[in-house]
Amino acid sequence: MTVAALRAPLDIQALRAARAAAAIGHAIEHFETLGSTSDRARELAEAGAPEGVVVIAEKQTQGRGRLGRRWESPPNRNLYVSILLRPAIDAEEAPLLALVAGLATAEAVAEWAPQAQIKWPNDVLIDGRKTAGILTELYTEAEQLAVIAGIGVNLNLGLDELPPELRDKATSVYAATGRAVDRAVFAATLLSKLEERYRQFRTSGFAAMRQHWNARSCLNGHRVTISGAGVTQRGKVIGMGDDGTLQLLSEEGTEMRVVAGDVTVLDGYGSSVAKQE
Ligand code: BT5
Repeated sequence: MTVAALRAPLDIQALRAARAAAAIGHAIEHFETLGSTSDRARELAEAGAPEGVVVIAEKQTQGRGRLGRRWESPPNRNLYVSILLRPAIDAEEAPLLALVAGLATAEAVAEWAPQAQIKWPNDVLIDGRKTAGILTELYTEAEQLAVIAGIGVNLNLGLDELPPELRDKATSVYAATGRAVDRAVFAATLLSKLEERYRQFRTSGFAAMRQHWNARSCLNGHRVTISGAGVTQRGKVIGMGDDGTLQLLSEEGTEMRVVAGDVTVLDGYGSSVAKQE
C-alpha cells in the first residue's frame, strides 16, 4: 500500500460489501468528521436502530476515553468505530462486554501484529504501548439494555502525529510493525471477530473465552497497583476469573478480585514502557 493510499479515506464500499450479510455491520454510517462516534451511535439507539448498526468516522473532534479522558483522533489514519448492541442480559453483566470487545480487538490487531496483548480492563498494546482503547457505555430504554461499544485503534498513525506526552506510551500498527494497514480490511476483521466473540458470549458466557483472554493478557504474573473509586490495591496478578474480575494476590497472600480501575505495572512487562496510565 502506498503512502497516498494510506492517507485516503477508508474504502467504505468494500467494508459495506464485506459486512452486508453480517449481524454486526449490516448497516454502517461513515462520516468524515464527528464529535464522537459513540454520541452518534447513541442517537441511533434512541431512535430505535437495531443491534449491529455501526458508526465510523475518519476524524473525531471530541473523541473520548473513560472518565472523560480524551482520545486523540486525527483524520484518515486510524479506526474510530462505535457498535450498537442490544444484549438480553442484566445491566450488572454488561461490563463483561468491554472484556469481550477487548479480546476481539486484540485478536483483530494480532492479524497484523501477532504480539498484540490486552492490558486489563481493555487496552490493546503492541510491545507494551497502547494501540487501541475501548469505551463501553450502557443505556436502558423501556427496560431494554443498549450497549455502545466504542473502539479506537491506531493503524497508520505516525508517532509524531501524537501529542508529545503520548509518544513514549502509545503506538500504531504501522509504527510498531512497518506494515501499512488497509483500514477497510481491518474494520471488516474487527467487526467479524467481535461478532464471533459476542455470539460466544451470548451462548456460553464469558467463561468460555476466559482462557483466550488470559493467554493475551500482559499483566498475568506481574506486580501492579490498581486504583479506582478512591481505593488503591496492590498485588500480583493471577489472571481473569470466569466472572470477569481480575484476580490479584496481595503481598500478605490474600486473594482479591477487582472489578474496575487503572493499572500501574510495578515490575515492567514490556521492552520500553514500565508504566501506563
Ligand atoms: C480508552 O480510554 O482507552 C477508550 C478509548 C475509546 C475511543 C473510541 S474511538 C471510537 C469511540 N468514540 C469515542 O469518542 N470514543 C470511542 P482510557 O482507558 O480512559 O484511555 C484514555 C487515555 O489513553 C488518554 O488519557 C491518553 O493517555 C491515552 N490516549 C489518548 N488518545 C490515544 C491514542 N490515539 N492512542 C493511544 N493512547 C491514547
